[in-house]
Amino acid sequence: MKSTTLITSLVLGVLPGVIAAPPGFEPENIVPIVGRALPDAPDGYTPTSVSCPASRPSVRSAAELSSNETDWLKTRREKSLDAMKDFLAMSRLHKSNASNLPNIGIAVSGGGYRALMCGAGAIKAFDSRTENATTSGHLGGLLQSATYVAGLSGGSWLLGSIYINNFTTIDQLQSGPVWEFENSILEGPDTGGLQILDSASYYKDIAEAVEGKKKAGFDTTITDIWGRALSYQMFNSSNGGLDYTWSSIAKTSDFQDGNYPMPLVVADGRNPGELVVGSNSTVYEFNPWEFGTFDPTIYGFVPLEFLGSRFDGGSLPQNESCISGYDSAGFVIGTSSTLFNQFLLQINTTSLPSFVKDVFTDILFSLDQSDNDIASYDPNPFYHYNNDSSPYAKQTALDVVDGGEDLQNIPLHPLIQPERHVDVVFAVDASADNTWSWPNGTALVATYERSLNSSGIGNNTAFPAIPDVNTFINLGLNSRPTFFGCNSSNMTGPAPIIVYLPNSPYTTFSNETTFTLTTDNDVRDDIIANGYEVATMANSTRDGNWTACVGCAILSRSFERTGTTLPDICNTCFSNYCWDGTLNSTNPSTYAPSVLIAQADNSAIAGLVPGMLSTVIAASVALSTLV
Ligand SMILES: *[C@@H]1O[C@H](CO)[C@@H](O)[C@H](O)[C@H]1NC(C)=O
Ligand SMILES: *[C@@H]1O[C@H](CO)[C@@H](O)[C@H](O)[C@H]1NC(C)=O
Ligand SMILES: *[C@@H]1O[C@H](CO)[C@@H](O)[C@H](O)[C@H]1NC(C)=O
Ligand SMILES: *[C@@H]1O[C@H](CO)[C@@H](O)[C@H](O)[C@H]1NC(C)=O
Ligand SMILES: *[C@@H]1O[C@H](CO)[C@@H](O)[C@H](O)[C@H]1NC(C)=O
Ligand SMILES: *[C@@H]1O[C@H](CO)[C@@H](O)[C@H](O)[C@H]1NC(C)=O
Ligand SMILES: *[C@@H]1O[C@H](CO)[C@@H](O)[C@H](O)[C@H]1NC(C)=O
Ligand SMILES: *[C@@H]1O[C@H](CO)[C@@H](O)[C@H](O)[C@H]1NC(C)=O
Ligand SMILES: *[C@@H]1O[C@H](CO)[C@@H](O)[C@H](O)[C@H]1NC(C)=O
Ligand SMILES: *[C@@H]1O[C@H](CO)[C@@H](O)[C@H](O)[C@H]1NC(C)=O
Ligand SMILES: *[C@@H]1O[C@H](CO)[C@@H](O)[C@H](O)[C@H]1NC(C)=O
Ligand SMILES: CC(=O)N[C@H]1CO[C@H](CO)[C@@H](O)[C@@H]1O
Repeated sequence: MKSTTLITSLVLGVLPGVIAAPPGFEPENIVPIVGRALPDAPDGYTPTSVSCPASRPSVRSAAELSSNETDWLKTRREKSLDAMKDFLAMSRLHKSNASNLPNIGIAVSGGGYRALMCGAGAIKAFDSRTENATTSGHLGGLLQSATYVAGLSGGSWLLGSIYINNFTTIDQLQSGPVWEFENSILEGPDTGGLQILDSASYYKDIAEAVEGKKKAGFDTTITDIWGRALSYQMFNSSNGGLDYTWSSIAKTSDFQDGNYPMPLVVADGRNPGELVVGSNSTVYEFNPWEFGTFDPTIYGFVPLEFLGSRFDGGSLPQNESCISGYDSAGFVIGTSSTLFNQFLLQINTTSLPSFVKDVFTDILFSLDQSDNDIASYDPNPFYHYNNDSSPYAKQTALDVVDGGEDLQNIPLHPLIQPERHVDVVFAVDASADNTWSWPNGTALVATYERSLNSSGIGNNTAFPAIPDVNTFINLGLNSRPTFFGCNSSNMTGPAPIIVYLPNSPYTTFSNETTFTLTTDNDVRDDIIANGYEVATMANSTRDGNWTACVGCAILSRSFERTGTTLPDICNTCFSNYCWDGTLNSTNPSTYAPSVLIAQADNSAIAGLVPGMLSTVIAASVALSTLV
């Protein structure tokens, strides 16, 4: 058989380089965090009028991807090709095949600091720059092969930490000074000085920034304060990245050169006149160029850099100026995580001196209390846009809330849009669904159910069938990786395979509660390490075929497109990991897993062999189908 020869030659010849890091990404080249996105806000946190570009900004229809994204994708595909070749040992694939390559998405759920840390562990595992991540049984290089990385709420804090800090590594974020979660966000960064003074000036700086926006005539809510506070923890501990905008990511040369995947932050829209965010709420995305939604309720995108300008009917009237600096990076991740701005109301539980509490209480209560739990996007960029069909067309302001409030706590929405042609999504789920803050599949169920409303909010966007949450627990689909949508004939349209990676305890209890305000650095590092184990199935010691199975998931749609018979190893993988439609909907007892691998005792996993050989076999067979 043709593939047998190929396997033999790969096993003999390419073995050491199976998933090697792309050039320039050697761990020893890691430098301290110096670079960031760009401090391009015209006046700090205050949105300010700037001169308009020659072609005035406008809202565009969501029927296609933006030309910015389409152009960038060409560059990114060339770049990710090398990484993917390494990842899949596709040494014979030629650059001309770039358009046939699979499109990989990564999605990181919400769930506060827990979600940030669990997600960080997965990203660390996927990153070829992480020490030892490209050795046998690991998954380093998946991040370098990916096209998109999406995050919401706590997951968006992770994205912000990585992207605003110049696509830094998780190792660097851990080694400081950025991720210092033992300092409560209520008290501000520990700058080594007198803590009383520090907290006071922390609040003073935050208050001044938000006051500036308000004085310039823009509506402000607690989310503005929340976003500013978050920035000190995620971006820069000295001035909290005051001048950094989300749109500046698109202006950095590394991003323009396609050196890393495109970040997508998800938030929800509260429907006009409704206080509850239901399953038919609008799902927004912030990508590096735009803010908007594919949902039929708006079906449009506005240039992110000019958010805050008074668009009307999709264009900016001649008498209106171009506003810039509204898309503060902190405001973007604060918007995605409005559920947590209630943290701020807990100021009285801290040991801060009372004058600090008083000052801060004044600031909080000077804001509109009825809008405590939202981010106000006023002016609404979609005012009078799609007048006939949009329930938001008459709203002068948009109420935007936490991306997980519609229960779709994994940011899949941007990744399942048919225009994006994503083949596989690695869905990292650290939702706190049950009593002990473990996930039970609720997030996937929500996205599936929304997709069934195909003539309404679902807008004919297909999604793999997902069982009920009891089945998740009874069949153990939430305690190990599970693939959904393996068989695309079981779907109403094109959709990616979902590789579900639920948070579970491998080496530590990674189920810190969602509203935990502080985490010691050693606990933080343990939870991140646990996330690494979840993604790699304990470096393939739990299943020696795991890296091969990841390869099979990545290439599955390509196999289908080319009408290729599945290689044997993929059949094994799919029978082990694909949900086959079986249900067991009886009420389960409470899911309360124990730690799988005791720290000092690896006997639970001893005896299993890491999957180098099978990875190579899978990759080579896959390769033979694409060349
Ligand atoms: C961002 O990181 C890249 C890759 O490590 C580096 O080449 C570049 O100089 C950095 N940018 C800045 C502004 O520091
Ligand atoms: C996005 O594309 C538009 C239209 O081609 C262009 O005017 C704009 O400058 C691009 N944005 C960025 C940040 O490159
Ligand atoms: C990487 O692997 C080497 C050799 O096995 C080991 O000495 C080192 O501690 C590992 N580093 C990490 C961060 O795991
Ligand atoms: C969302 O659903 C609720 C109840 O199911 C309904 O009352 C409301 O009108 C819907 N909103 C939109 C914008 O479709
Ligand atoms: C904190 O406590 C003081 C005194 O009881 C009270 O006036 C203030 O409203 C409280 N602040 C908040 C944010 O609840
Ligand atoms: C699953 O999670 C949801 C919340 O996300 C919860 O309401 C439900 O009780 C949970 N069910 C089980 C069986 O864990
Ligand atoms: C379904 O799940 C229940 C509860 O976990 C279990 O007791 C029962 O044996 C399962 N039924 C089947 C047919 O596997
Ligand atoms: C796909 O399979 C599931 C499970 O058997 C079933 O519930 C669902 O209706 C099927 N969907 C389609 C579109 O065939
Ligand atoms: C997996 O690899 C990571 C990073 O190299 C290491 O820290 C961890 O101890 C390994 N886990 C197991 C179960 O071998
Ligand atoms: C790994 O794959 C091989 C080849 O298909 C198979 O024989 C073996 O049983 C698989 N191992 C596991 C743990 O599934
Ligand atoms: C974590 O989950 C375990 C059961 O799996 C439970 O015993 C423990 O109390 C949970 N921890 C937290 C902080 O909820
Ligand atoms: C595939 C599909 O049905 N797309 C629709 C999504 O919603 C917009 C706005 O209503 C329609 O124009 C598309 O046809």
